[in-house]
Amino acid sequence: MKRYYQPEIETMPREQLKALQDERLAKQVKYVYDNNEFYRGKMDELGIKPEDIKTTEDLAKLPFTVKDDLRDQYPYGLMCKPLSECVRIQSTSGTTGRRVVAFYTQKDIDLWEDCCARAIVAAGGDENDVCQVCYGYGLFTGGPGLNGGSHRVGCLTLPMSSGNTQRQLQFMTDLEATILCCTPSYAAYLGESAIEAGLQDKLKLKAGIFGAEAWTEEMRQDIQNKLGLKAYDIYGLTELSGPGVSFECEEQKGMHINEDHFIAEIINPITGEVLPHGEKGELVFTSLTKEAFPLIRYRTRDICVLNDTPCSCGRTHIRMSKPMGRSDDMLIIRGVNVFPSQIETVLLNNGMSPNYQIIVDRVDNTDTLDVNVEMPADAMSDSVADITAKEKQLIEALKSMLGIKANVHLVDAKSITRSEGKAVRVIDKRKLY
Ligand code: DLL
Repeated sequence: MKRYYQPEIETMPREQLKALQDERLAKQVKYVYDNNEFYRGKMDELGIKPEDIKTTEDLAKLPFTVKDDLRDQYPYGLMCKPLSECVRIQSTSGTTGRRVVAFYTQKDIDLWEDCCARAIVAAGGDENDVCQVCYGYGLFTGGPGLNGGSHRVGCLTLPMSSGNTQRQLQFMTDLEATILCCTPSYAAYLGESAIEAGLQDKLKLKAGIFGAEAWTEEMRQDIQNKLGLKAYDIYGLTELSGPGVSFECEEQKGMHINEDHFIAEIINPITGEVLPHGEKGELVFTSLTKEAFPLIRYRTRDICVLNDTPCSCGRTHIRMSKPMGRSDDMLIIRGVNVFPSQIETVLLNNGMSPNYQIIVDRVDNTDTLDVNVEMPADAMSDSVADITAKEKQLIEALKSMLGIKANVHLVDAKSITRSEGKAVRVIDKRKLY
């Protein structure tokens, strides 16, 4: 079994990797300055010339780029190549404001697919595997990215896209899929459906590559148990290419960032100050090799921690923690910061199913927090006393995690809509903006 897809890069000594980053950063900044009016304008405003950026230590001199810049410059304002050299667009699934559209040259796609191939090999994939890709295909990057990576590794690729769960299970069992790629919420649903259909024994899955939305360690356990596989996290965002910006290895302790293509920084989201590795803050990325749509110091809004301690897998690239939430989807309820992932942890630790919904509202000027959660089928009870006791236990557990009271409602199995892509966990009915 192969251990790395590109061993010379993935295990490159840190010193050499730093030199590569320095060289690529200086080149990327000059390229962007020479080819894009928006970036040139921002640098000129601050009196920064491309020659001022020689090494990664100079990065903090450069201005941040934010999602609003991408929206304001829609559709072509951040491009650095003529359209004639671009071969593809992908777009975010954004629900508010204008969509963000990212452009790719063929080289951009090749490098992106390499990154996804690294993730598949890290999950134990090789040419003998059957890789079922149930991320959405189309404008969403999940399907096209993992599909390309799977081809590069030489897996037999099942380009299923999302949805049609019965057909997914049929192909999964008939063609003996060994690797599953989809969102964690869909993986949980596939697991639940496989158990119901009595197919658990027929599954040959060994690894799952799950990302595109926040999921907890408890959710990982749940999926691993249901599908009998090892679940690997994968992270990415459309603006930077798509999945494969970082990925987990067999250690399952954080995702290695593809540092030959992206430099990661953590900043204080309020002040913009760069924080040392190990501290929690907002993740910021600078691309190093992109041609059509490079990004300089792009604020992801994802909150996480970087870890530069060596990893036993032999990869030298630093790791990022699972995003703990987004600085823009953190809920502020009665003045307290609440991340949906904290609620998920409590629910799963207390034996609940991963099917839940968080509803926030404002009644008589006071925020309310309600959590609807399905009881797992084997814990269903007809006794009102049992249900009330369980709800009470969850209310207590949530209070001690969050510091505020949530109303918990145990609801019937299957009453919460299942997701085939990114799950909608939070419904905020407050009209705050
Ligand atoms: O979700 C790309 C992707 C596809 C990643 C398939 C992994 C697998 P966007 O739709 O642009 O791109 O959304 C990007 O999703 O800023 C995070 O907030 C969130 N996200 C992505 N991966 C993870 C993850 C794709 N592993 C946004 N854990 C990012 C938590 C994630 N959140």
